[in-house]
Amino acid sequence: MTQNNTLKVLVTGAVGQVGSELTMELRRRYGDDNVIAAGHRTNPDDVLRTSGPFEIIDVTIRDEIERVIKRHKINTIYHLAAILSVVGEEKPQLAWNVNINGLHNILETARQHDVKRVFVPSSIAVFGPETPRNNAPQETTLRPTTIYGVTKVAGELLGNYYCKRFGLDVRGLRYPGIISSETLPGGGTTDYAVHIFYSAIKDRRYTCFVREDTVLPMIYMPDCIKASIRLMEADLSSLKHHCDYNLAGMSFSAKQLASEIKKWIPDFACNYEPDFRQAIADSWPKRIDDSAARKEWGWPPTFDLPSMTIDMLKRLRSPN
Ligand code: AKB
Repeated sequence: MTQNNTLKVLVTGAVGQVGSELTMELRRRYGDDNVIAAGHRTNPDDVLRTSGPFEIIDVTIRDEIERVIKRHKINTIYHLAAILSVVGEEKPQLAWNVNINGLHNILETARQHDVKRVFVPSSIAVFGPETPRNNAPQETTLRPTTIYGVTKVAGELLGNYYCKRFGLDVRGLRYPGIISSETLPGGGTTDYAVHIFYSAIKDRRYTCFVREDTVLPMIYMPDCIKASIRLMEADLSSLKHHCDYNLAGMSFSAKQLASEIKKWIPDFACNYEPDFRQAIADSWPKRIDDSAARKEWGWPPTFDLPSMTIDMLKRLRSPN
């Protein structure tokens, strides 16, 4: 499908950390009326509601998805609604229901209503302790130890199955931890890399829930949005993978992040009190190899740790 003004895009999870910013960028690109933001019953967002169409969808209820797809003649879906790693460990049944049954509802409804292309983010949570921790390869052992990771591996396989079996063009990236300034993340292990900025500005101190030497792959939101849209706009013939592209932005330890912030807020102090989330972080790789993404659809990140830190502090200090 060519990406032109006939696109009718549905974004599920539109009020979440990625959805809130991705929806606005998609509206800028394809027109406000062509991008339908959908959120769960809670957390309606005024800008999302006033800048274009907004629908309430619980992705675990197939009829609600079908109603919106038919009503707006949707041909492209960004399916972002998901439960992340920490909430997943607290509520494993909910994680399974939203991440697996919700995804299956999206794919099945898309197939039945002739939707052309579906984006489904995966995550570095697909990896587990048996994956090489430095430069986790594109093709490697996937034995996650969290329910979130289990649902993400199954989601990649389900998406690939729908591509092969039904010809539905499903695409996805393994998101690293995402750092952003507009909407707070909800319930992930990598959330400390966002919270630290808010606390540094407000309180000049932060208690981090992972050890200072914890290194994880991260990406800044503008790069995350660029990657998601670039993959969705890539020519299908150039893609050798579908739902499981490794995606890297930068990797740093919690201490390196705190030191970078301290360059701009000299009296900032960070201490470390690791809790149960440390075990989740320790099961994920420190760095990932995203050469397939670079080769097949031209992925280069723009931001590194210093440039991301400067931009985050600027945006949080003077929000629009
Ligand atoms: C989480 O920490 O659960 C997410 C992720 C890495 O997918 N940010």
